[in-house]
Amino acid sequence: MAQYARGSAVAVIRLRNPPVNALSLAVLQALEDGLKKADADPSVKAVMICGENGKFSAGADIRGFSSPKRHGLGLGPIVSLIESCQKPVVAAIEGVALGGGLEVALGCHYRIAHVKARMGLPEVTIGLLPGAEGTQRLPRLIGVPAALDMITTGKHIPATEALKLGLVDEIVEENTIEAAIRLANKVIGQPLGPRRLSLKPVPKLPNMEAFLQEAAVKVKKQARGCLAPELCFQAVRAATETPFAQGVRRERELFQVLLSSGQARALQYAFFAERAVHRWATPTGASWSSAAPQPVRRAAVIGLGTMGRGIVTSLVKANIPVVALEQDLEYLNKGRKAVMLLLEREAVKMEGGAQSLDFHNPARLQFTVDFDLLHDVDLVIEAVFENMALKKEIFHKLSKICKPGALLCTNTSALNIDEIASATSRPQQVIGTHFFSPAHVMRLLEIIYGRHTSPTAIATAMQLAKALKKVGVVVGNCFGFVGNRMMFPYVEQAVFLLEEGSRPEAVDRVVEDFGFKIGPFRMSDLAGLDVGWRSRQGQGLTGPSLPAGTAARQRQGQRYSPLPDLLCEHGRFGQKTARGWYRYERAGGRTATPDPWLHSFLAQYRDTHGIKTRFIDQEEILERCLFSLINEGFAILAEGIASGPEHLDVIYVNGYGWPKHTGGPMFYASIVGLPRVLAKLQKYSEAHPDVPRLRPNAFLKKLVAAGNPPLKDWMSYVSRQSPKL
Ligand code: HSC
Ligand code: NAD
Repeated sequence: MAQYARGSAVAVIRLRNPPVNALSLAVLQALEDGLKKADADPSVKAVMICGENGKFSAGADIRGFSSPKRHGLGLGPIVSLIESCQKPVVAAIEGVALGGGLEVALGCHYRIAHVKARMGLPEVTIGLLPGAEGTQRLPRLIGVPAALDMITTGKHIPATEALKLGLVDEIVEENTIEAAIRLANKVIGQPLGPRRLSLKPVPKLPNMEAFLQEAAVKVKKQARGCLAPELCFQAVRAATETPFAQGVRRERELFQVLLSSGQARALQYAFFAERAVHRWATPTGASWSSAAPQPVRRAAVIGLGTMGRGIVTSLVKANIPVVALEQDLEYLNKGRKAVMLLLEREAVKMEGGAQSLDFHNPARLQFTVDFDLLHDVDLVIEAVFENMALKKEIFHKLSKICKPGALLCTNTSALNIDEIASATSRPQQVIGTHFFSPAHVMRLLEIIYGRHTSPTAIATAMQLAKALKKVGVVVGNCFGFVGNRMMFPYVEQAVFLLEEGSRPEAVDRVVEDFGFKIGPFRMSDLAGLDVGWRSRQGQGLTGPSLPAGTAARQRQGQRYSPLPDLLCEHGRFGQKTARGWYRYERAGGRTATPDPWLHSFLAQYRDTHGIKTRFIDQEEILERCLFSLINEGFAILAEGIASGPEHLDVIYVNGYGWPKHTGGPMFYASIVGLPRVLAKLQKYSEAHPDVPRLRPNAFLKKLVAAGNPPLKDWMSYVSRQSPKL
């Protein structure tokens, strides 16, 4: 609710709804009552609106959008009511003023913010637009380019930037409430007309139309199929073309379109899913509520290759001192240069620059080849080659050198955590921390507990994710864990589609049109085809250890495609060699061009193996790639490897470029409808009986038989005895 108090001539309205003062129905009602009371009281000369507990407000209550009452919808008129108040109203912004919270502040006649406050209109990130007149007031206050940027990206800006933009009138370092009351007293009696944003014209640009056209193209490109940014753009455009009241009507219409769209539901699901995974639990009963993390005051990273350098950068950015270790001086120097380059680039992006990172200080970042320097670190992250023998050798060494409580983490992509832990004398402190490339950019941290991993170790890894500003997702131990395990069938289908008649660019286009940042073949070229090749050699699927006489397209009675192996044998490793599934302008180049060589290679391959080429339509491409991945997801849930579908969705959205506006693979399956997913898998499985990963998973079948329950109830159908844990 909102609390009304009157001290001197200034009435105080305090928004109160912990933890973030979301504008629920009750808060809105109390705000309206408070305003009316203040207006009616002749002894009140000004009003100050602030939030409880050092936070102004995080906006409308997001849960309310899916409730039948749809609270929040009454916010626009309340913002108008604030603005039309005959007494000056001052917003005292502490902590956050987001979404509807900032719209309330825009209705106020004056805004004063604490220097550490953040402001933004993040509605676009939950599939909506600022629907309480924010798309009409903000451009009038800070101009169209800045407003469009804030509204279409949803970014939060610090108070210092808000001051520069003119979004706030003043920033203070001390008590914001007192400063706001002082300001309110000062402006009593001053004319309010010039302070009412709805009465101001939108500042003109010499080339408004050209600017808007260019912006429209940019927004559409960045949106990749997501509706909200484009509708946000249209609402701001209305502000430039029509009077305020008409712009507000347009904003409401567009808001309703978004509110009833499936994308808003999916994005709001994704918002809460990301928060739900913080509350981790394991099948043995360990959980976030009872486990406490250990402090990480100093960390070490072993191996400064592709992953290690990003991990070091992430740690330094989080202000955690790091010891960075390599196998010899040559690799160390190479790694050091790469890390320094990354850190310099990051420092440029940060407020305070290089000084704030302090990475030239050896007490904060030390490079070495000497394992003994790891004796006093609190946590080690191993990121050496993906080789079990090497990892075990390193973990054995670590368990001898590191202090007793130190957490020993591995960045392996797929290897068995228990086997790695078996090389140590302290398996309870061994855990997988699977970063994604580039590690200083990607938000996901997959955290894998082994049979002996302690709850403290899990809690510490989760705490680390938070410190690194990443989203940690706790999962169980199996080959490929959750993310890569679900990726295997997807990539496998993509390659099978090539065998049957498709082309890399056709498959990629379908998947990218669906909203993925990058299709499976461009992704594979980016990551390097040699990585998977080495892994398949290790598994005896290809290479010298393959028994003579093995059929080219079969392994253990199942369909296998040697296509990726053949490309590697031709030295086509992807971007790094300028040739892979595509060709590139040079080694390391980024521009993928369809390659006639590959097309004729595929034709020859099909001839050699007597495969009849057929036309494969977009629906089949999409369904085989996505439904096989989803099918694996059901297997993971049934085995208890992840504690809920939200975990899989958060992993895919944050680590694999799955389009957030579809919620993630499991949410998407729930929207498509499990009976349809099952029917399609059955159809494809019958057409390809030698592909086990197309065979519908028993858990999926069970859910369909149970009447297609909503996603939130799926886990209640998992059999209690979990064979893997
Ligand atoms: C909006 O404002 C629409 C308006 O334009 C009005 C439209 C009117 C339409 C009229 C049309 C005719 N609601 O993130 P944390 C919960 S849309 C409900 O862990 P942090 C959150 O779920 C809104 N709950 O903390 C969590 O609880 P859980 C636009 C909200 O410190 C708890 O609070 N605003 C909530 O890392 C703590 O959150 C946004 O999109 C909300 N608005 O970050 C802001 N906000 O653990 C979204 C938070 O039980 N919020 N919760 O799940 C954020 O970005 C972050 O939560 C903060 C805090 C930065 C606020
Ligand atoms: P990389 O080949 O780029 O780097 C590995 C580094 O480890 C090399 O610099 C090497 O010199 C160093 N190293 C090897 N033996 C060492 C030793 N005994 N002591 C110290 N350093 C040693 O490999 P990468 O791509 O960074 O992968 C590292 C790990 O991360 C692997 O387990 C991999 O599976 C995993 N991973 C990779 C990616 C990716 O996209 N590359 C993503 C997630 C996880």
